[in-house]
Amino acid sequence: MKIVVTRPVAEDALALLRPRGEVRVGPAEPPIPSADEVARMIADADVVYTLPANPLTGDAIRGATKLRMIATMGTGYDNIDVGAARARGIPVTFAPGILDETTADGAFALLLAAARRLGEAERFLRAGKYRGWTPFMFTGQDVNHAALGIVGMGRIGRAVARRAKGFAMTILYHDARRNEDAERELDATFVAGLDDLLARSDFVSLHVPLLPETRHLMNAERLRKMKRTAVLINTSRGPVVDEQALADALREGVIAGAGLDVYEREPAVEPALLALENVVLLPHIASASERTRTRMAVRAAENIVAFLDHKPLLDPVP
Ligand code: 8YV
Repeated sequence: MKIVVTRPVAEDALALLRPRGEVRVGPAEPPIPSADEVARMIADADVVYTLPANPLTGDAIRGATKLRMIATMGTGYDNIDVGAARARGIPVTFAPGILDETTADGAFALLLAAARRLGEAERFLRAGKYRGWTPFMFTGQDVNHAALGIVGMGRIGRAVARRAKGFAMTILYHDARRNEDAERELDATFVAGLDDLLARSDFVSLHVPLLPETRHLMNAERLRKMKRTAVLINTSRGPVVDEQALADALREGVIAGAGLDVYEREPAVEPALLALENVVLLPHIASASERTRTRMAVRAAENIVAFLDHKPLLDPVP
């Protein structure tokens, strides 16, 4: 039994797998293995344990002739060609639910940082430029009592809304489906049209999965629907935002700011964004707490153990 883990993960997870076969762990250091490298790594695998950063293409899946199961430690599984796996009857599991609260903490931290220009202010101080207090130094947007527009009221969107409530924010949301339970809990208002939500929100936070219909959901036209004072936060998936259009919007003052944790061509970041001060840029760390990353890693391993024991999978991809 060959279990290929594409990158080193928490030791607690590897400890569950080691008694079950030969566990081969991919390289620790960046750069992240390319799609072709992953394909070579998994060519003789029975089970693949992967992460959102590692693309598992249809070719890689078809090329791994012995492959029987795929587990990812992500809640997003857009890196896996699930159709290609299904075509071969290979089950795929993911790790939903575990990161919701931690990711919401990360999203809210990003929102606060972008609203209050924390990255910019810290760079200023570290550069030795703080020579005295002035009344309008780094004044930003108020988060308290502002309107938050949540795009995607799933588990993470809802956890972000809970935090927003503590800041006395007005909570608006847009989703393909109404979430009446969340409306009751959070006094959240469903806004049927995305453009309408964008026009009414001071902050827009994206919590949708990457699907053909969400790719470039925030394009130039949609960015223009936002308020000029508004801030866009993305902790979902990079391609949900047209990065070039966002850079243009930030540079031209179409919107006031942004906070990004994810990128269209991760780990590459649109150079035009790097040149701007009014965007906070993080390296995909919204879910990065020790506890959450360990629990996600263990959950993926538990899915593999369930598969090997012929038990029902804990988290099959729907
Ligand atoms: C992490 C994520 O960045 O779960 C996801 O889909 O994007 C994040 O939680 C990490 O890749 C966890 O494996």
